[in-house]
Amino acid sequence: MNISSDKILTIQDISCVGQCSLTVALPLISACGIETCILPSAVLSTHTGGFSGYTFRDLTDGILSIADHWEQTGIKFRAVYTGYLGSAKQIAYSADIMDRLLTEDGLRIVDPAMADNGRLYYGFDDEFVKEMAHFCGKADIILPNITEASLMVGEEYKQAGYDESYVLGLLEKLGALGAKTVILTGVTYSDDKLGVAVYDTNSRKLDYYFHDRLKVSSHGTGDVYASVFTGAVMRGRSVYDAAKLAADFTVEAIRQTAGDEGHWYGVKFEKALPMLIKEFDTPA
Ligand code: PXL
Repeated sequence: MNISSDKILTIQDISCVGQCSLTVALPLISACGIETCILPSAVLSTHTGGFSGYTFRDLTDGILSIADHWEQTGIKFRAVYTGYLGSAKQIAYSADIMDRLLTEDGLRIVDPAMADNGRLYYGFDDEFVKEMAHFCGKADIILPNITEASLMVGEEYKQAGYDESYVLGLLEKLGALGAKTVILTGVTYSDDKLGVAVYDTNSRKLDYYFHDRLKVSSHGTGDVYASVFTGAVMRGRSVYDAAKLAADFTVEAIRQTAGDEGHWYGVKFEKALPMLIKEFDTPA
């Protein structure tokens, strides 16, 4: 049976309520016109950022048998994109899946979703950071925020007030891990602008895209960003154009959410979806 490999796989948890991880990745990458297969690493009642008493059903034990079935069936993916992973074992399994199930020129996209605002998410420790740094070293494209980058390379976390030498230091050390392209999010050199650094570790070419800084901090925006970026790259956009579109989309989703105090747990990406439909309205 011949099965098209014109599809991608994303591995991350399902947080049933909370607008992050798979409940964000699946609709956003699909809206870019890309067939999106999923491998849920865990099921949580909500995400861990601000809720208490959430349930957590670990699905690690099922991961390799799912991969075995896909391999036996001849299923391959043009990209594997990982987000929140719950343990070092899940990182190892994701690396194995990339080795076994990617097409020859398939892309390894890793969002080391484990920290923000200077702190690790609940449940992670230094050992996990080390494993994630090693995993990022094998990736084609990584999308850390400043917190994740500083943790992975052992640099001090700086929220603001730094200059380009701090950012360059992070980028070069991330490159030394082995990653080919780094999209560093949450970069700021002024009070009113926030943006991303796009760094090619081979050529050492560094570009930025800045947008207006919004005065709200929102949950799940890293997942929104990485998902739109992945969809856009898979639709043939350059890394820079994908990074820019993902930033514009994320800003729009935050704008659509601002002012709704009951919606602190995520962003209303649904309201920004027309942007993607318009951008990718021709079939893949
Ligand atoms: O948005 C990242 C994320 C994904 N999944 C879970 C999380 C978080 C962040 O807190 O808790 C379960």
